[in-house]
Amino acid sequence: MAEDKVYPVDKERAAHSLINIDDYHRLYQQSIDQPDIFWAEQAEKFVGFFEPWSKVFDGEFAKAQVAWFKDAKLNVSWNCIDRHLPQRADQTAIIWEGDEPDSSLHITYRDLHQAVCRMANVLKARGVKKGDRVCIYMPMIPEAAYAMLACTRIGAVHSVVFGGFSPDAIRDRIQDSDCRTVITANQGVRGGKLIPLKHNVDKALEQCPDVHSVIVVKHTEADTGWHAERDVWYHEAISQVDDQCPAEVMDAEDALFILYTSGSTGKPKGVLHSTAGYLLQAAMSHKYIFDYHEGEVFWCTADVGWVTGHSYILYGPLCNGATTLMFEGVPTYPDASRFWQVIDKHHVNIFYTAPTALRALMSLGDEPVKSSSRASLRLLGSVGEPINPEAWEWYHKVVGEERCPIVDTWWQTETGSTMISPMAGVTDLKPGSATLPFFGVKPELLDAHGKVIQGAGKGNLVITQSWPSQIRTVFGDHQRCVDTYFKAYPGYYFTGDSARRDKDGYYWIIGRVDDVINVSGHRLGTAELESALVLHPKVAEAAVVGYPHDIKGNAVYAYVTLMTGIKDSDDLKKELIQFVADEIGAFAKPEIVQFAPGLPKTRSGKIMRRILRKIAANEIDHLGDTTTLAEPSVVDNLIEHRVNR
Ligand code: 6R9
Repeated sequence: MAEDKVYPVDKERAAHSLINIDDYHRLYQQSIDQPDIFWAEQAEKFVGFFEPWSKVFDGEFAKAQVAWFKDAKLNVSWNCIDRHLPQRADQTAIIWEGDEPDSSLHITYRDLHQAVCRMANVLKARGVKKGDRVCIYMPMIPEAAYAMLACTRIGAVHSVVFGGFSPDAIRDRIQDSDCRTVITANQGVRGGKLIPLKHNVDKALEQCPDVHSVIVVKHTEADTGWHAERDVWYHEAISQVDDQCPAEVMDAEDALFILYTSGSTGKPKGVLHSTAGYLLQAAMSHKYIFDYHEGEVFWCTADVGWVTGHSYILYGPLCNGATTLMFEGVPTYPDASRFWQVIDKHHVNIFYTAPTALRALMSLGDEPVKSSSRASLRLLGSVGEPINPEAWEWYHKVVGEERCPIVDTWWQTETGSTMISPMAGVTDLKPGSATLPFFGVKPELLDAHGKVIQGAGKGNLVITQSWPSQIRTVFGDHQRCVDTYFKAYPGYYFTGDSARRDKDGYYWIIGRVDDVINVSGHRLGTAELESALVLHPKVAEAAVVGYPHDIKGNAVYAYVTLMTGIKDSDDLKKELIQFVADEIGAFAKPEIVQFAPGLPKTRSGKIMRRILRKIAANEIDHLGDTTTLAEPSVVDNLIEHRVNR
């Protein structure tokens, strides 16, 4: 059994860790039993406040009404930059590694201060005020970090939209949170390919008449469409403003950012995080989980368009005065040794990536890894989806040469920061297990009747008490926040994941139990994919499920019923796949489309996804009860025409 395999903490390393396992247990217990005392101490350690709080925690968890560090005043960009200037103005804050291996930059905390102040002044000059929402649709370039920090500096709420999203997806997100300002670049570059970001924004804005300003970074030499009354070049705008901009005094509970994420129903939700609690927990988890030591280079390979990029490229590391690496490219360009070359080039000490990248690289053999030294590496991390024990072992043996612990960090956009994870040099590891809860996090497993499972067992993963970086609301729809996360099991936050707990209390995340598919660590809602497919004029109905995929973890299998009289063909399959890419983004493309004359439905008309999942996974011997189907024969047809992979 995988769970019997234990990699104990290296004794020598443990001696240099920030804390040891006894400290962990003691502090953990305090964090659960006396959260006010625990979090007050941590807040004083990790965050600078302009004014103190009147109360550490206030509110009602079950109603998703929580406030942390009530009445305290602070500013996130001040914490991430200004606070460090007396000691580390000349220290590198951000190492930027471009798509091409010969392009990189070192940005010091002093440089960062200037760049963020200028960007903040540009926003102000365009009329952006505290509380206004700003959409950021950027490649992985330093200006993306400047833009995010500039928003926090003036109290504007950023909504970063991943650069892989389509114009329609951008439009929906801009409209939902009523952004009037967009920050983008003319083009992005990834793996040698150009991405027409400004062009996508222009298309999106055809249906967003309220957007008055688009700030455009000139990242490549390419021309772009231009709307003189609306668009400004970033390089021109910053030359006209001052490089000093006071940090706005923000309340602990003021909105910090919105980040859209897919759920089981309807349109993506704008997850809203607030200021103090989010910053504290991002910084604190970065320090403890990665055992971050002064002067180390930390590299999180996520995109800033996802929550991992927010918390562990930007806010956690910078709040701790760390050196954080930002990479524009992809793991396989110019070749499959790129990650490891970058580690050598910049002497990376801590490397944090996703299982899907590891599996893809693992399939290319050990040679590209072994062509690098990786001598600087001290610690490895994993995030985004369950890491299978094979990938874990490869990461440990080949990449880390058995000397680097791996922290498998489980968390979500909604949780803001890591919830279940080993701490490097503290926790004994088991390949494939996210191990133990972080400070202040009290998970439980619930059975099918909603009863708490004691000891070892398997069930739906819930969290039982508030933590500082928890989601505050779904932008513009608090009821949706309550319904999505706090309704299934009253009194608990429901994660949407199921998990197993072993005899040692270690957690093993199994995966989503709702209609969310985790493809290469990206969350896709089946509802979103189905709505995209049925927009196509030839599609009558669509049902989408996930199935296990060697590299992506899960992939999308779409069953499509065509309009009467439309003939199916391979070309039409390709057209539908491209259609989804245009509607949502290329990362959402179905791997498989199967034309289905009918879909399995109950007599009340509900699609039985359970059956579709089994067919997609080729588990046709275990279809379960099909007697409630309105037309059992449709299943035979689906099995007969199943697409073999
Ligand atoms: C941080 C992030 C959240 C979903 C989550 C779960 C899956 C994330 C994981 C993991 C197993 C891990 N997930 N980390 N599953 N082990 N270490 O990825 O946020 O994009 O919101 O996705 O990802 O299913 O519910 P987000």
